[in-house]
Amino acid sequence: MTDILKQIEDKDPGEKEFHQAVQEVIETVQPVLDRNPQYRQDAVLERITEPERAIMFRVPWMDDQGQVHVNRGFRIEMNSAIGPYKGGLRFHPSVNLSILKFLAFEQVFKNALTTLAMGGGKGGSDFDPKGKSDNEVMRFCQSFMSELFRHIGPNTDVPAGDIGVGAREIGYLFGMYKKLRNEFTGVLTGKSLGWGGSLIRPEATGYGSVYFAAEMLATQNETLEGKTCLVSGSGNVAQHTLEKIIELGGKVVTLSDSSGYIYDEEGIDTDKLVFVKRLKNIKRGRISEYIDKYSEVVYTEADTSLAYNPQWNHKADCAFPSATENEINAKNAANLMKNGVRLVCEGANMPCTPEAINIFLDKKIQYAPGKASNAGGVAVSGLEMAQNSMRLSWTAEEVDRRLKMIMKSIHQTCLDAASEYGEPGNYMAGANIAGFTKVVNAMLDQGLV
Ligand code: NDP
Ligand code: 2IT
Repeated sequence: MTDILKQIEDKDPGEKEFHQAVQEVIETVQPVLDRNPQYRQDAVLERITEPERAIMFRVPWMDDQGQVHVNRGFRIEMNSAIGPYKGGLRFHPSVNLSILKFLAFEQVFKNALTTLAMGGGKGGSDFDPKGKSDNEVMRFCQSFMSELFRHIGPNTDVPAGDIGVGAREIGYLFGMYKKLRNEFTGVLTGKSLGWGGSLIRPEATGYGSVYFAAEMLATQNETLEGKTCLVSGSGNVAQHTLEKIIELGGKVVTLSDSSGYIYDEEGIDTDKLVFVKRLKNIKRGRISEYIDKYSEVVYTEADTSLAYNPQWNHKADCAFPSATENEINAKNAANLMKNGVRLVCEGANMPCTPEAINIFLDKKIQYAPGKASNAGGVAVSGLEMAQNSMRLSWTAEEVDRRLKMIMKSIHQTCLDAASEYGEPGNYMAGANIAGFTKVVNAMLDQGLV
């Protein structure tokens, strides 16, 4: 283990997800440090792994019965070397400092890869929106923003959505920010279309992930046409990944949520996707309800006592993990290999464990790390900021064209950096090296701040 990683682990021993994300980057950027000896003198690793600011606050709110609850709110402002802090808010009971520091750390490199001027941040709360009424969610968002507003701003820190934070939550958060500041600005992205949102922002992460996969396949003269794909999750990223795969002629046979997964051997087509969108986004139901309509489909309940997740044990060509961190462990990775999967494209952040990634790299299959392949979401957030600044909006075709161009550029940047450092085809090494180099050089240009 490198000294710096040991120092980080000793300083905050409980933060295992953060350590996992840091370890991957530190290991892959060693050749960059060897080539640039002043980086060590300037302690760039020590600086880049320490948040510029970490804010933690109490969020009291009242449920519909008059009972008061208290949740914890966070915003990690990780790095502002290349632009205002930018990154989503996650509302999920698992949220803690470690998870948000890992997400903020990943976001710094991801945002650097997009070619847009955005630093990295992440925030959220251990609040669980599941089962809450709209009014309860609104009261929570208002309380959360009544503290967060003093730390953010369109040129300072621009939050967006992530797990558990979609258009509804962004609306309530924006309303409260506007009231407290008495100004209408692009302080959040993922806004609704009628009041400053960008076309294609809801679709961007999933579409971008599939564009990235298509670029990877193109290096082998292949396409998604006729490929069978496993997709996990059934939220924002999963739905739009599925939508784009269908459009490009692929077949998706799985979707999941935290309760279980469906296996639809025939493929989830456009009509079924409409059903899933209604089920998840309007009814806020469970993926198990898919079989109430499509009875020939197999639903398997999640079983955490198993060493592997059967969702990853089906014949397929490609896998798009799009739910949450560490959903593919070594056993799942081995099952993917056994079932013929030759491309893994991360829609979620850090969905594959280090052991799983090692299996992909050893077997030389195509593996895209989330900080490259899921960057389409934040990239279109950057385009939303640009449109807000200009006070005009681009057409869907225009935003989609730019998204495609950005994903193509990220893909090429990863390949170029990987080749330059003797790791041809290693997208993980390429993404880390390219993102790291850009951010570190900006930090050094700006002196010791
Ligand atoms: P949503 O809240 O829309 O959907 C999340 C999906 O993942 C749901 O199906 C949810 O199931 C499932 N899920 C969440 N947590 C767990 C868990 N602990 N175990 C099993 N399943 C879980 O979120 P998004 O689709 O926006 O986010 C999915 C992933 O993509 C996350 O890793 C996020 O960080 C990443 N991402 C999102 C971007 C965006 O623009 N939204 C951009 C880049 C990355 P359930 O309903 O049961 O909780
Ligand atoms: O992980 C991510 O990149 C996001 N949740 C999107 C962040 C954003 O600012 O759009």
